[in-house]
Amino acid sequence: MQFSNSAELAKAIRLKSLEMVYNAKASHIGGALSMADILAVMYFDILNINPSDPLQPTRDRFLLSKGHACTGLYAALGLKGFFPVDDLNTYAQDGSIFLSHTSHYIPGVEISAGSLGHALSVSTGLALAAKRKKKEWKTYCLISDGELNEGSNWEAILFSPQHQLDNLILIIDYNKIQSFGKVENVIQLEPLKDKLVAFNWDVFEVDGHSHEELRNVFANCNNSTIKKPKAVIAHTTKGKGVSFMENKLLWHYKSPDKDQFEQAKSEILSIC
Ligand SMILES: Cc1ncc(C[n+]2csc(CCOP(=O)(O)OP(=O)(O)O)c2C)c(N)n1
Ligand SMILES: [Mg+2]
Repeated sequence: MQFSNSAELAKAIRLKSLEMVYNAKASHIGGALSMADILAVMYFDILNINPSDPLQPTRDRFLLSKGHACTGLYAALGLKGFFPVDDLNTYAQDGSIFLSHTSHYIPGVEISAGSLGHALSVSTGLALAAKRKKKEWKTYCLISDGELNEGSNWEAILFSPQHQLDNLILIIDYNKIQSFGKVENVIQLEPLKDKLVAFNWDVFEVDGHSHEELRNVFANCNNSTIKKPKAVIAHTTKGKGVSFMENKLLWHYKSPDKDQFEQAKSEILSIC
């Protein structure tokens, strides 16, 4: 499918994710909507990838760690042409490869995820391998904020500057809600930027729904000559784009009923 800009792709990702969750009576639409703009900018503007050759050795690696929000990634990949977009109609059905947490059997998916806290460690290994082999490709890892409760992330955050992994870009979907409630009430992350800076990362903060800011920050990461791993703290809204889902813990779990589906669809369609 052809899109003329990342905003069109973001809208299509939101719609497809919503359809998948509704048809399968599945969960996690809130976290798919919060990262839709990040995915759209990555897949429209940033990643060096080839949908007809998903395993091309020179490709950039994009690892989604918050595998529960897989509908967003599946939608982005289908809409970019990694597989027929109609395949997504089998999402979460018996026998489908489109499992309800990301599966690497799907073309374009670098890592199976769902057990939180793993993809950043794998990303550090990929980035280190690229450095040792003198390869130009970058490794991008998108994690959630609640996921930062997992200690394995902090091991990777310690490890990366030690090895000067300036080819690693960590993106944090900072939507301020995790599965038990507000991040600040469960395990506080603040001052998040100061913590990452103290761990010797090059840290950027953006509005994770502004495509312009996202494009600029990834350009800055790629042009930077600072020999440090990069972290992009993307401030987002869980459920972004559907008024009654925004900032509501309920939509981490709930699947929309028919009326909610129709309303959500019309709201997404009306996004400029
Ligand atoms: C290791 C592990 N523990 C617990 C869970 C259950 N779980 C699923 S999603 C989630 C947290 C969701 O919040 P967040 O990580 O902030 O994701 P987002 O808000 O982006 O949806 C948890 C704890 C899991 N998937 N993996
Ligand atoms: Mg969250």
